[in-house]
Amino acid sequence: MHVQPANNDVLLVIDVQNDFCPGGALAVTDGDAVVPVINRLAQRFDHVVLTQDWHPAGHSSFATSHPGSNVFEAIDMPYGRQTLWPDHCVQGTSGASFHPQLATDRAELVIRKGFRPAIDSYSAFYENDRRTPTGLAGYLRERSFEKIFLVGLATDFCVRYSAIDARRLGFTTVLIEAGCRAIDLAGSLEAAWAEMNAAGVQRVDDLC
Ligand code: VGL
Ligand code: ZN
Repeated sequence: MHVQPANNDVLLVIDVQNDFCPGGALAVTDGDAVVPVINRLAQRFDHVVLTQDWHPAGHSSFATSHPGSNVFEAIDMPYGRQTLWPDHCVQGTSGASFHPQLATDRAELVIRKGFRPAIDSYSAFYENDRRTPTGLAGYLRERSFEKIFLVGLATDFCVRYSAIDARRLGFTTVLIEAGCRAIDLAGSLEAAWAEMNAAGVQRVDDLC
């Protein structure tokens, strides 16, 4: 499929941070491979928005905050099931910084998420209760953007939840696979594709 971004399309870059890259606390296999791809893609867009996973120390999504629990285990939280993660993307740490080679200068907005101690936020739009907004939908609507291209980390968590919410909010949503990498925890990638397909998320290999 040949896709050309129009001048009111947005490239939404999810969580390209050191902790999700090789050597990081929650490293995604090959996570840093998205950096040159995203830098190339970003040149094609008039509008680029970045998200940054941004947790306070001791965040409730960290296994270390739940004695007796293990990393990658799911527990019940007041808002639903929550996977427990290694401590990652702690506010102000180098792990929370964008990958040093990611071209960030042209970003018009950086939206931070996951800063409330008691709730995680995978999606760029809503926290994991699926109700508490980050403000991104209002921003995009006020600027009359209707179509979003998604890239970043990880395909099966933050990219997936962002894509589903984007569709729920009525945005045309295109995931660019070359700019994404997955964690793939217990079938999460297969589930992500099924859910995104059902929600009408379009999927392309790359932009030509
Ligand atoms: C993410 C797990 C925990 C992601 C963020 O960016 O996909 N995954 N926090
Ligand atoms: Zn996180």
